[in-house]
Amino acid sequence: MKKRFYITTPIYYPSAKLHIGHAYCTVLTDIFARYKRLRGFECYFLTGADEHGQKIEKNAALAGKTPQEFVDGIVEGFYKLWDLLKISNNDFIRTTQTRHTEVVQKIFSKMLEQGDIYLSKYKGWYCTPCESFWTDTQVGPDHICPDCGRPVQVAEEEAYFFKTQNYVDSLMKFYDENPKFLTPESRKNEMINTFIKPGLDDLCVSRTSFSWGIPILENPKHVIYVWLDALTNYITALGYGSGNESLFKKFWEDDETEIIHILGADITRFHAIYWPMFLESLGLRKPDREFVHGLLMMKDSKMSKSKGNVVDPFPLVEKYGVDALRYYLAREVTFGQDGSFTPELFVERINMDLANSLGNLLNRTVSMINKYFGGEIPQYLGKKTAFDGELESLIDLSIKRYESFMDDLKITEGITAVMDIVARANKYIDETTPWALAKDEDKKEELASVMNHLARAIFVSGMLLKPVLVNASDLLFAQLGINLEKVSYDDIFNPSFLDRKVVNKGEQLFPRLDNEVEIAYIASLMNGNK
Ligand code: ME8
Repeated sequence: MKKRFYITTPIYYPSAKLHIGHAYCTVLTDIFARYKRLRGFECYFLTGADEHGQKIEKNAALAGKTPQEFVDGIVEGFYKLWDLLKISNNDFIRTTQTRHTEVVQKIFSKMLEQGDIYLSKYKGWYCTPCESFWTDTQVGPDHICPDCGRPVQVAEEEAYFFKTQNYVDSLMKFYDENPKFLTPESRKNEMINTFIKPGLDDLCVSRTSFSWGIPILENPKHVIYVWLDALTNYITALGYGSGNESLFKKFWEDDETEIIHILGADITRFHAIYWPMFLESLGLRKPDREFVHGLLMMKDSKMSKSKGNVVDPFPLVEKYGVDALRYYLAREVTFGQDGSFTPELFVERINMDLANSLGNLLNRTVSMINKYFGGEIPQYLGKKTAFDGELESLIDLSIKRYESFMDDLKITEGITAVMDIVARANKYIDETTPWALAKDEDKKEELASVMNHLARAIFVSGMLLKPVLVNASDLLFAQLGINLEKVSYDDIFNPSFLDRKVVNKGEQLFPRLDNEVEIAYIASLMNGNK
């Protein structure tokens, strides 16, 4: 395994407010970054805003603002949302910053000089909301944008092009030699069969029909068209081409860094085909992994700003807390597959997993330790009841499964492995019947062992969920009498870690939600009534 990580989200368009789909991608990426740091690895986490393009220029005009004023306002909202969701990014890149624009101009000049970019005329099917040109095959007989389903228009203009043919063979070789580059695996086949095999067109990298973009120095009536501008954020943010390349050397060039891009299925083509080509043209290393997550649907259709059917994460977090939303997103929507957000699923998931399973386990355990042992967690005595061994093995196995899932970005599966511990511990209470043991003086040791095992199961679960439950894990530790400054990941392997700690019964971590009331409330948020 490599010794450090560079992980990125897409840089989102500040064409409108962010919705829960953007929160999904950023939260899941944050969980991975926090997980790696929890395990002691250095992890540099980048997110940002992709601020140029025709759509932003149009929306700014509609709002009566300059494009810069317009994006400044919206990006404020990005900062607030990431703050609210406790996103632990190390940097936030905006493509209007000079650290980016100046380097993109240099990148363009280099590619032009090398003959990878040439001037020509573009005629094609253009989807304005998606800012994408498409081929005849892609728009089909109905001339519909394959991404958003809206009609496309024929467009023609003078434009610069990136010569993809220079790099197709080496891209195919790169795919062959790096089977883990693109996951899920099905995405690679989609790239090859849908885009590469039918014959890849050269990529249009400049526009003259709008001006909100980075001007091309050699021909300033052109601005750099959005994907060459956008994708290069991943290296300009590290200082590539800026004169101060220390971060770039460490997190991109050094082989000991694993470079991971997280992105949604809607932008796979740009990341998996053109980005490796751009990097090769610049003589730079390619990322180790691109992980494509699925899209959240709203009822039956894809949620998107252009369709106006969005869920705003702010009121959800205000009402239910950051941990509830983070948990829902990571647990309910399998990372890598499509999923959905519905009020029913949200309330059910929080009640089932957080209130009933984890919250109840903690409450019952702390109450019993108070009642039977005056609040002190009994020492670890080895395996004293017929069920201790089984619980211990399940904990050990679940930790291993969790680590291997999380290392492989299978975040939902990682969380499920932790919830297996919680479920097993709840069952262990029913099996060992501590209330019966407490009635028998001869069973005092067994009762002590049960309390120790339960406390450990909760502690291990709290630690493994720490990347997800950024507040609740610490509250849970505090209830177990753990000093937050003196606890580390490796303590989960020490069965005696909790010996003699004094529990503190605190507030319920996750109060049970009233199904009817909360479902109606969330539905009203989604209908824009709140
Ligand atoms: O495409 N469900 O920006 P964007 C889950 N600027 N995730 C979703 C989602 C949904 N319904 N909708 C959006 C852009 N996302 C470019 C990216 S990167 C160099 C440039 C997430 O604001 C998902 O990660 O349209 C998707 O890929 C991304 O937001 C697109 O954000």
